[in-house]
Amino acid sequence: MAVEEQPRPLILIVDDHPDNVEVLKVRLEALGYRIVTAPDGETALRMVAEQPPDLILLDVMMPHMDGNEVARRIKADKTLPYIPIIMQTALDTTQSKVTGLDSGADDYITKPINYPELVARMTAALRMKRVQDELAAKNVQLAEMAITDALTGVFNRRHLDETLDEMFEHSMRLDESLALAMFDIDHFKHVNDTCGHQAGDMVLSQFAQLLKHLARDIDRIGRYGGEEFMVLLPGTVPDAAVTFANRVRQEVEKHQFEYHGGALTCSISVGVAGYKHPRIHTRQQLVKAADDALYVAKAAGRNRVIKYDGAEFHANVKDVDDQHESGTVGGGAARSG
Ligand code: GH3
Ligand code: MG
Ligand code: MG
Repeated sequence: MAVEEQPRPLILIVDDHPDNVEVLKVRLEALGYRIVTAPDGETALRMVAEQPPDLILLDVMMPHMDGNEVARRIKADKTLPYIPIIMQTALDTTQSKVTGLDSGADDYITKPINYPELVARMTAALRMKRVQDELAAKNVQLAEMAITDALTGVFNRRHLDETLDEMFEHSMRLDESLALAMFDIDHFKHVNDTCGHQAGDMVLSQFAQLLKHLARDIDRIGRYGGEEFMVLLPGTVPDAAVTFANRVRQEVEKHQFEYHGGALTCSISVGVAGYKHPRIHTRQQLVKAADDALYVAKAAGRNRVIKYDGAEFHANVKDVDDQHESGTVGGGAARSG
């Protein structure tokens, strides 16, 4: 296997005897390691927090804070990556080794130091460190994937629901506004039918990019279903959310959605609802209200934004209040094509 250009491992030597430190430093630097040193436990902890090294060579016998305590604190700190610790002990007794390992040390070496042995142990520890780092990176990646919609890169439905749950709770507790906008691409089936499913996929991901670009940092964007997207706007009153939705609608209208083999245009319809509203007490009711408004936007001719319970909403739906009280307006018909 080709040798990759990896940065040389950073080793922290912690020892209260300057002579010991100097000898170790010179020997290890000659082997290609980068070395930093600390004369006591407190300094070591501070340095580890500032820049976590790849490995620590830790003296056990030090005044104030001994090596065991330093190891315990480093291993207890969950914000730190995995850092292998090799204890250096002058006490070649079973008990001191056991204490060191119990404190969280990964290995130990007895003084006077046998350098070939030390290097072998360091190599093994650094190999373990690389494996642990790879696992940690993989875990971050998996956690990311678990909340992301693969096609568009925005939140998936499950994470959107969880986020809405938290935001709704928060808004109720602090008596703050929360707006929800439900976006649906108009006649999207037609895009698939005439330009192909792949073109449809590209429209979806480009639309998600547009939303990301136009939303604020604190807004949360997710794919709610096939060609339906939801944006959560904390601290926003419905009219401001309508303004935002109209800006998106206008951008979409003039956007050339590129796909393999051409470009196409399309439009969107949007339903907007907001907490606080006299008939919205749960997050489900908030979603339902935005969905009802979206349904009205579709029925009224598409390519428009409708606010739940607003003038245009009522102008386009008869007896909406009666029906809503029995919970039947819309009924998800907006998605039935
Ligand atoms: P309307 O204006 O009433 O919203 O009409 P529409 O055609 O957009 O709505 P309808 O619900 O009838 O069709 C939605 C289409 O979206 C049907 C489905 O095949 C398509 N779709 C859902 N998910 C995906 C996807 O991930 N990729 C692609 N390319 N199409 C999808
Ligand atoms: Mg649609
Ligand atoms: Mg739809």
